[in-house]
Amino acid sequence: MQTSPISARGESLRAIVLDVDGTLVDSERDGHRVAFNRAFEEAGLPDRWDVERYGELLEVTGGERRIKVYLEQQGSSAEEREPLARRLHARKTEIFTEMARQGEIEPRPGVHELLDELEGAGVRLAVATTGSAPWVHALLERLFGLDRFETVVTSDEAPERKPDPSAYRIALEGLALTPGAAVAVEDSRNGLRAAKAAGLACVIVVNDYTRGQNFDEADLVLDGFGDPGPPTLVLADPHGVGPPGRLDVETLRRLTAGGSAG
Ligand code: XBP
Ligand code: MG
Repeated sequence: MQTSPISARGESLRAIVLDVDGTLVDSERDGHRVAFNRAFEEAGLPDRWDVERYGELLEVTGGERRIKVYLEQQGSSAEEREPLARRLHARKTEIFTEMARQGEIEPRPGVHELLDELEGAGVRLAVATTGSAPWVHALLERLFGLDRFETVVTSDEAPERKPDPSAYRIALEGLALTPGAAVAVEDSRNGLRAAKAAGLACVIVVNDYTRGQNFDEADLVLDGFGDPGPPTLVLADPHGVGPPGRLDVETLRRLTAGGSAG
C-alpha cells in the first residue's frame, strides 16, 4: 500500500471542489427517487423505482440518461424513449427544484461545519455535479448561500456526465487553478473516477448507496464528515494523513503536496 504523500507537485491547498448528490446532501433515496416517481405518476405511467432498484440505476449518472436506460430495459424503442425521457426529466427537475426550495433536502451532518472552516482558512469553494442547474442552484442557495461557491458546474455546463472529468476540468478553469492546488470531495465511484481523471486528489465520504463500491484510487475514504456527531470512521488512508475524527482543513491540506504528511 502507498504511504507517501500523493504527489510532488509542491502546491498548497487553494480550493475544494465538492460533489452535491450524496456528498453535500444525502439526496438520492428520499429526494431524486421520490421526484422521479412523482413524474412517472403525473404522466400516468405505472412505473415506480423502489429503493433497491434506484440503487442499481444510480450506476447511470444523469437523470435523463437514467430514465432512458430504464425505459430501454423495459423494452421501449429509441423513437419512443428519447422524447419521453426528456419530458419526464424536465418535470422531475421542476419537482425536485421545488423540493430543494422548500427545504425538503438537508445537508449531511458536518457539511456546514466543514464549509465554515474552509472559508475561515481562506480555501475557495467550488461545485462539480452531474445534476441539473435549476435544482442545484436552488439547493445551494437554500442550504448554504450560492455566493459562497466561486464556481458551480452542473450538467448544463459540462458536456459529459461523470465519470467523464469535464465537470472537474471546467471547475478548475473557473477557479484558474491547476489540479494540484485543489482536492475533490465525492461519495461515489463515478465521482472518484471523474475527479482523478481531471488530476485532483479525492476524498470519498461514503453513504448507504456507495459504501460497497470500489474506492481503490481514493486518497482518503471516510464514513462521514464527523462533526457534529460521532467521530468519522476512516475506511482507507493510503497516505497516512490521519484525520482527527472528522474531515478538517488540515487533513485536506496534507492531501496536496504543499502541505503533505510526509
Ligand atoms: C448525480 C447524478 C444526478 C442525480 C439526479 O451524480 O447522477 O443524475 O442523481 O440529478 P453525482 P438530475 O453526484 O456524481 O454528480 O436528475 O438533475 O440529473
Ligand atoms: Mg455524488
